[in-house]
Amino acid sequence: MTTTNWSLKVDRGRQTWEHSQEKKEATDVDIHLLRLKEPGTHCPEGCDLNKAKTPQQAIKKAFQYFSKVQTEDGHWAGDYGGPMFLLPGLVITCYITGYQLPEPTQREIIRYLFNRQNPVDGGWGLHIEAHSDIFGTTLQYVSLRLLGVPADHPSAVKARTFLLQNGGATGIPSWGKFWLATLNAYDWNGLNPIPIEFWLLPYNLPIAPGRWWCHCRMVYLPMSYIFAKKTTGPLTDLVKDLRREIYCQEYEKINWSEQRNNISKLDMYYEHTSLLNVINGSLNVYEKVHSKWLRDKAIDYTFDHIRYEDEQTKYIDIGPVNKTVNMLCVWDREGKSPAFYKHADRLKDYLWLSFDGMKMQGYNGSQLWDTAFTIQAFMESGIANQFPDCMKLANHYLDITQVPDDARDMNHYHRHYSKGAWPFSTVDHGWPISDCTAEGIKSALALRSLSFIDPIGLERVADGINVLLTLQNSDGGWASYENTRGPRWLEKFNPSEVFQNIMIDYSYVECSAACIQAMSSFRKHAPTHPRIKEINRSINRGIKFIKSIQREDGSWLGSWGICFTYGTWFGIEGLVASGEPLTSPSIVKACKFLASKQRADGGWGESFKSNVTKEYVQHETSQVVNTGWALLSLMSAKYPDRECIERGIKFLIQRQYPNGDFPQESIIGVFNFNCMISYSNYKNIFPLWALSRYNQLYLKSKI
Ligand code: LAN
Repeated sequence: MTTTNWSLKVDRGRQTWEHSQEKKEATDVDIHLLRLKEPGTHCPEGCDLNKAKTPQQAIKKAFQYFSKVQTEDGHWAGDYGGPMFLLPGLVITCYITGYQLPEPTQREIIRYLFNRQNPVDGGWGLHIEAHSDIFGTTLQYVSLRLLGVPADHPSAVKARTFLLQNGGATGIPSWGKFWLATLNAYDWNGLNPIPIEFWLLPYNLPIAPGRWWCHCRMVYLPMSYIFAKKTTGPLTDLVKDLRREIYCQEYEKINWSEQRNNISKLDMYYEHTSLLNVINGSLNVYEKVHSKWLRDKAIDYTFDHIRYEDEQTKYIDIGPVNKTVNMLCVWDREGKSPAFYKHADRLKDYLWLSFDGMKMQGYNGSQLWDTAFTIQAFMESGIANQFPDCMKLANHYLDITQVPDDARDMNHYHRHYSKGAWPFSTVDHGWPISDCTAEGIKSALALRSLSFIDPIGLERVADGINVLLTLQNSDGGWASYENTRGPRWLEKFNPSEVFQNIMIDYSYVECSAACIQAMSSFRKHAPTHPRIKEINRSINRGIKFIKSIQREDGSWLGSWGICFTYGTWFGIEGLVASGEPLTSPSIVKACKFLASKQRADGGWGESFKSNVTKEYVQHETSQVVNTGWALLSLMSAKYPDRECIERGIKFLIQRQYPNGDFPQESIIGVFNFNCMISYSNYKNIFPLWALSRYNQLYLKSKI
């Protein structure tokens, strides 16, 4: 019997890791997620440890294993960690507000930070596979110290040595300056202003916050509040020590205003434009002369928006950054009010325990997204009818996660329609996303072919289609959460230094192709629907857009997965779903591109450096997830070189563990080109999906 102190609790997608003093019997889900057994050796009921020899055996094993690690409420849970700049925000917020994390949680966080320390230089980077930098190293170092690790601990000494050898914490990027300033370990004069009065600009102006990408908007909203209030934690002895530990000069002697644009070379990814520097210069002058009346008005206005976001998302908030900054705002305004405790309770939704310790995830999970892909992979296997309970439960998760209504006062708070949309994680979170809605629709429609399913009604699916129609941009493509609302030149104001394309919501190949696929599937299921003409027109415009952004070499640049393999998978699937002839130059060129990247072992493997540099970079080794995407694309386009496909399939079978699971390889997701993020369920979804398609296409054999 395998036992554990930690167990995953789920409730309508909400995931919380709970600790008990005494060890209890571990569930299959716990064993799988915490790697309580050597990878590949755990054998849930119905599984066996005989390695698959044929594609059919591999499909059956993969399905059987993965169906056993479905959670009680019907979703698939996974590790959505990766970024390293999130957890420190939580630790610092708890420290400033005096909110104690439970002992076992603190212990697991410390274990995580040590586990993820770069063994070579003692630093940390932007994400778990990144090179060490000042942002990562300073913030993890500070977190460890706040959690009670002494300054003379060997790991702390090593980290500090790296930090001081590379110029110390003065050169930390702006979001790091922000966190240190709230902690009272960086002077507010060392930051460029985050002007709160921006929030009072009328929407008609192209630079109004309502037009920014929602993540940018929702992060700078509370940051501007904190900057205006200069909310700062107490100057404790520990903070005084930190002031001595992380800088190369004496704290009191640092010329803070010179640090505003001091960003370490290790960290710099997207430099400030000269336009932004000029604006920052003027804002510094404005800070000295601003009207108190206007500022107070702006503070009240932003707090109202912060409260709205908290309430709409049940205090989860759109993402891990505004989650903790909003919590700090609530504390600043109300102290330890009931709203503060609602916030604190939802910290758990972001804290994820894994084999390497406890981390803060990039979202409150990827529940809906992973479940929608799993459903589609399972449906293509042809054996979903052998797993009725699993499929019913997955359908249940889709059903309860569709967003029932639009947000209240949506225009005033800059929200898009959400009635009928699907979110990325849970219905409580509720922010609608174009491609999550699309994958929700695709999986809901796919499930209709199972006789034992009580499917989501077509009227409800049509509500989702309505959201997609409203989300199409004037360029014919789809962005992530909202339409593109602002001009491209807004990117010149991007102050983040470490992220690109954060200012507005751009049209993406992934989102566009997913929406096209969803609408193409809908018109097959509801050919006489009153909006069919509109849907056809929308698909055609979408296809034009997709073709317009295909690269010369036939590929598409992916923005949310690594990288060209991911983008090209969407590009091809979108074109094929719309009915584009398989001989179309776009499709032929795209297949040629993918085939040219196949490696000697039959697999595909792309490095995250592709996203960073926007040029294809081979990984050191082939990756099962990249291989799954490449094979799905080639088979969807009926690529004529069957041998190429067979070599890929053999690679997947050979990489499968005897229990049906697949190895966790390199990080596979990304955002804003520079920060990587884990999708631990992808290894189980995409190889199985590719094997299934292979069986349907060539073997057509019963499993
Ligand atoms: C996500 C997660 C899901 C992802 C997909 C649905 C996969 C994508 O196709 C569209 C974009 C979206 C919704 C997305 C956008 C950016 C997010 C929210 C994230 C990668 C998860 C974390 C990230 C967020 C911005 C992290 C916080 C960092 C900031 C720069 C604010």
